[in-house]
Amino acid sequence: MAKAVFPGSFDPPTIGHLDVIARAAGAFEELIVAAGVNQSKKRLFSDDERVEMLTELAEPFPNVRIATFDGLLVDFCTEQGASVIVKGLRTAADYDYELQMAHLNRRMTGVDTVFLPSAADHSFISSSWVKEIAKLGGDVSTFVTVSVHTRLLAKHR
Ligand code: COD
Repeated sequence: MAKAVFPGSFDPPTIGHLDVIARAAGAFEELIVAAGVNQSKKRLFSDDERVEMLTELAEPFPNVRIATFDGLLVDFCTEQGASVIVKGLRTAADYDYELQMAHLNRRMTGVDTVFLPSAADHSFISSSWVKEIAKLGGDVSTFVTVSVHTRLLAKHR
């Protein structure tokens, strides 16, 4: 079985991310959950905070490792000896965006991408909306774990 990388901003990780981690952990020998930088998004949590949140989330899965990367995803995959990238798909918009990146990544180094459809009841959950709702005082407790929720509340106290 292959070694896979599940990359993302995870700013913060949601229960949608957790579901992808759980399913991919069952499908690959080793899964590296890699917190990277999306140049088009403004970040709320530091690298250390994202690693701490992901480490708590991945605690039940012995074959999952947490890492950070700040260059090209394909270079990180090569460094780690990973032959597969895992992505979650929620909507047609995700598909268009992710498919283009999958083609670019494959053209650059040959690394392939496997898509997992989001759970039906997670398809509307995104870190960006969670951040906005939390910032404006809304309740996001059903979209994230208790620990992530506590951290979000602390950011906006
Ligand atoms: N259910 C299921 N999947 C979900 C959910 C959900 N509710 N929410 C998000 N996901 C999936 C997303 O579709 C994505 O696959 C993954 O989880 C991560 O999502 P985010 O939002 O945390 O992370 P992104 O999309 O901002 O991460 C983008 C990367 C950091 C992976 C990307 O920008 C990247 O690869 N950057 C490195 C630089 C690089 O290589 N650039 C060239 C790319 S061709």
